This record gives sequence, C-alpha cells and structure tokens, in this order.
Amino acid sequence: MHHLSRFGVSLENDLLEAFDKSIEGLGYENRSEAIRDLIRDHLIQKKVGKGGEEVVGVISLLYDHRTHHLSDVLADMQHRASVVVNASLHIHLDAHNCLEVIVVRGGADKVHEVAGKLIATKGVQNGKLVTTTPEMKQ
Ligand code: NI
Repeated sequence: MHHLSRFGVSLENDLLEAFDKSIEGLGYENRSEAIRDLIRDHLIQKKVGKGGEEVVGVISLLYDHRTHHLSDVLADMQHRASVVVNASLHIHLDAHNCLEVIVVRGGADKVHEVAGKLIATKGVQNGKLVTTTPEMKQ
C-alpha cells in the first residue's frame, strides 16, 4: 500500500474558498482527494510533454460541415496519421456544426504533431488536445 505523507500548505482564504467551491459536487470525500488529483494531473501533463513517451491523446474538433471537403480532409489525415487512431466519434450538433472526437495513441511528439495539424486545418473553428497516459495509476 502507499505510504501517506502529510504536509502543510499556506494560502489565502479567498483562494481556498474558491477552490472548495470549485470541487463542490464533484464527489470528493475531502479536500485532500481533490488535491491528490490535481497533483497527479500536473505530473501526467509534465510527463506527456516528453518526446517519445507513449501517450493517449483525445482530440476534439468543432467545424461546420458545409466547409468544402473538410470532412474528407480530416478523415484522410486520420488514415495517414503516424499514430494509431483508436476511435473517432462524429456528432451532428445542429444543422451545420459537427463535433469530432478522435482518440489516438503514440509517441507524445507524434500525437502533438497530428493534433496540431488537425486543429490547424482550415475550417476547424475550435480544437483541443487532451493527453493522458495509463501509467499513472494509484
Ligand atoms: Ni456532422
């Protein structure tokens, strides 16, 4: 089992109040649990910044499907990608807007490169990449 360490943290009252408010309703039993999650996330983000580390990337793309050939261009880029595309999900949000969520796996640098290309594709209105790794369990 993991050995627990305790440490004291000093911070302004209003910062602590804002933090407590932000974690309300998220299912944490106490503040320590929420802080542990923040630290894990921080460590994952640091780790996934490294070049060759194997990471999982979740790429979201918002675009108007009327943009000429954009769906084809995005699909073509996924077929040619230098990472493994595990899944892609297309949601027709309304009459014109589409949300595409693509899950890829590969080296961190490649994942960032592929995501960057997809997000930068002309016609994509908003794109985000969230990276994670399965090696940070505890
Ligand atoms: Ni659509």
